[in-house]
Amino acid sequence: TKAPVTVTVTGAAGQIGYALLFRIASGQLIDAETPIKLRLLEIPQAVKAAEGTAMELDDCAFPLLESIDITDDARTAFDGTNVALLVGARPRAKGMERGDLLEANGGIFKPQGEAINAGAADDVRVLVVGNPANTNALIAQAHAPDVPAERFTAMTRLDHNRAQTQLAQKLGVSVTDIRKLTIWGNHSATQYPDLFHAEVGGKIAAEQVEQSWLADEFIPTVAKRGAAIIDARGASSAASAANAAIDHVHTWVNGTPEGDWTSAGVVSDGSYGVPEGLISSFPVTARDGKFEIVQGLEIDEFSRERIDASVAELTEERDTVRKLGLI
Ligand code: NAX
Repeated sequence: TKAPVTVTVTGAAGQIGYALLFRIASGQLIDAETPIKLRLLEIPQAVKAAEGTAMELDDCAFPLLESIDITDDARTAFDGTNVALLVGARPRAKGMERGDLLEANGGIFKPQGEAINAGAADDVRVLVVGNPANTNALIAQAHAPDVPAERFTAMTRLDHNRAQTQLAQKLGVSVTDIRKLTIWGNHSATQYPDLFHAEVGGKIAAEQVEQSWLADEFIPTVAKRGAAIIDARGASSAASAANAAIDHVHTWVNGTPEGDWTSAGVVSDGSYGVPEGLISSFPVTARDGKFEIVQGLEIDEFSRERIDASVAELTEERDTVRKLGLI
């Protein structure tokens, strides 16, 4: 058998945590041979609920699950961790301005970045799910100077998966027929799902749909899917978000298939005019355990405008957290 991997999940008692932990423990995060040591981080009021989830994990008798530790202390939670899934965040309360939201989350992601810096394993990989995910990831990364910046990522895989199914349903094909889809920018309503590089049956997807569908239905449906789920379920996406987190880490560790890529929020190296250092979603391949931004794509005017708009929002968020002294 392989060496165990320590996985820390924050917000473990929340709804995404509940959908995520069982899949990690059953061997879907890395592979079906790697034993898992779980660390659950919660706020003190939610530790008891996390203990309840841990009881259920015990009751599954998962062969790969070696241990479960529950704590409300970030240093303990991230000590020696290999994979950190930062799910717990401060939700936007009624009437809260964006600055207030960023500030409240800074209070969570700054100490978590510091704790990762202090104690995580050398190979630590961090995925931020908690919103605003890109900027929360930026805050954590800024406080972990000893960890390579590329190890901090933000989740746009749910948006990617949503786009995949919308396109597959439109064209009456299987999701497995779709390649090279990209979500650009921020995990927010400004995100840009790009069909101009996506391929279906080896041909460009944008050429197989009406321009009006692409601009007026596809893009807003993908970008506003989170709100549509809340409207229908009375609660935000949970199992699909957990599924995307599993996909993100599984791809990061195991790689993308030849001739395809995925989407992830990664630290910009300046590619495609995205300011260096921002954590923005790009088309990425994964090889040898590393994400790499796909280079050399031609960006037409339609795409340029939309990428720029989403990146402008990310720049604003960064400027706000800078002013607040959070990075
Ligand atoms: P819940 O409110 O059900 O759970 C959040 C949990 O985090 C709670 O149990 C809370 O006690 C805990 N928590 C709060 N502060 C903490 C801290 N400092 N340390 C540890 N735990 C802490 O939310 P849930 O539905 O699970 O969503 C979690 C986050 O994911 C939210 O920020 C949500 O906006 C975000 N999402 C991100 C998505 C993405 O694609 N990137 C999609 C789904 C989801 O909306």
